[in-house]
Amino acid sequence: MERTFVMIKPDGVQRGLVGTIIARLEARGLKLVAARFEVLTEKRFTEQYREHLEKPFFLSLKQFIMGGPVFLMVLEGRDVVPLVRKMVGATNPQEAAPGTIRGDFGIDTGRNVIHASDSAESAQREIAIHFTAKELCSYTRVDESVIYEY
Ligand code: D4T
Repeated sequence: MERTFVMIKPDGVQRGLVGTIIARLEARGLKLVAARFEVLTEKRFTEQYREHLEKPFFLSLKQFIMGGPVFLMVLEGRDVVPLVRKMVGATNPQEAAPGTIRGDFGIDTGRNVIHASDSAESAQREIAIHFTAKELCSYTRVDESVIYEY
């Protein structure tokens, strides 16, 4: 089983989409192993988005992401990283397919509702930015035997 990091951004929180998004992820069969609701510190925002430090949108991204609370999650499942990226959809919601979270709930790139790790390496890095090992809960979902074929 793999783990991925997901963050519902301040626009998703403000628009009351937290429950809807978690419901989609849980209904898919993914297991919630950690969660926290908070305003990101500057340190953790910068670590999360370090690859965009030189980008023209970095400052507006920082103001937006740190401008309100976010909902952070770690999810577990088979091939969970690509699976959640598919559920999230393209970065620009205009290009995100209907049925994806961004395709159903977003319009602008700078207000694209949700973040999800784009590779196993990013997932490992991002989980470690936001959660300690102790905060990650290991347990078996009672329906795992009917979600997975083997
Ligand atoms: P995140 O990281 O939020 O899941 O988005 P993606 O992985 O899909 O896309 P990204 O890393 O290229 O962008 C990170 C973040 O910056 C915002 N953004 C991006 C923006 O405000 N303006 C832009 O032009 C771009 C490219 C949106 C997502």
